[in-house]
Amino acid sequence: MRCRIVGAPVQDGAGRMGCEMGPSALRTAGLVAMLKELGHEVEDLGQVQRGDVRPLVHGNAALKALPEINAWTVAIAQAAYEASQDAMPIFLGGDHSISAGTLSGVARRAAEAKRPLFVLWLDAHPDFHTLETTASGNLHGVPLAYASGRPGFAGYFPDLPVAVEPSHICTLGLRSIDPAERHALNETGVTVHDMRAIDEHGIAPLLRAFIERVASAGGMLHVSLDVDFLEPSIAPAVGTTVPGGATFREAHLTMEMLYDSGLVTSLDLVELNPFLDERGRTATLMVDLTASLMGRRIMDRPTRSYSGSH
Ligand code: 4U7
Ligand code: MN
Ligand code: MN
Ligand code: MN
Repeated sequence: MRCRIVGAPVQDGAGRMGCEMGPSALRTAGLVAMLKELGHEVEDLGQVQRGDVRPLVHGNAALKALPEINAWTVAIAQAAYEASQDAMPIFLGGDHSISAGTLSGVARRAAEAKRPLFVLWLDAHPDFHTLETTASGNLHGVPLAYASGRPGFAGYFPDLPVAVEPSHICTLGLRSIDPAERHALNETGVTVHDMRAIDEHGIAPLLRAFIERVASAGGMLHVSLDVDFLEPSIAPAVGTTVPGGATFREAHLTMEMLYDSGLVTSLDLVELNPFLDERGRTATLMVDLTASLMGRRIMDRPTRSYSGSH
């Protein structure tokens, strides 16, 4: 597989500083060497440069850094579109606001390839606020709403070339959902597998059902991995910890099953705040999870065949 690494050092979307250092920490933890060891061809495109900031005023006075995130989204969407030509882009955040741009860019790429785009959102939060409903005003809480075409972004975020179909989105690991988000998730038909569902059923059957859907539709699959998907005791380097997250093995199993599916076409690694890390352990865990997604396995296994032809 040919991989393209794209750094997106954004921190203005999070409530505290530090995510700007995320791409450096992931590179320092050995991301590129790991991918090469697994036999992939790797091109590191360096860091996305933010474009010019223009003033933007919105009625929600809580919104933070709207002009900056708008400018980042323009630049990241273009970088994502370019990096996804004949390669698998791996986007290094940066806070989760980068996914407004990465999803916009890969959705445009999928539309050109005439293939449906599916999204697996691995997170404690759905990030499904509009600019009106966010109370914190932190724009890392809105990217999935923007990319799926929820209203209210026009004139404040760049026009979306193609929206992701809400029924093609599966969230996994949720355990902190604001009332406005819960309402919107129900209304739009996004699949929600919260931590309660994972406890009851186990992660494998939930994920397998989604993978089967992507396969039978001949879809492309974007995976967005927020550090806070993970249980905070194993992944402390994140500003928005919520107890009761995915365990070490649940997270690796998710990645291993995704590798076996052969369906993943792009990846976000987001919300790593190296300032909060303990001797690089969270950065290292994120790189190890990426290794499982890219083919590192405990024992050889026959590749599972899913119902689709892709
Ligand atoms: B992340 C929150 F209120 N919903 O809007 C908000 F709980 O990218 C959290 O998933 C957003 O880390 C978390 O601020 C964004 C809060
Ligand atoms: Mn998130
Ligand atoms: Mn989160
Ligand atoms: Mn977070």
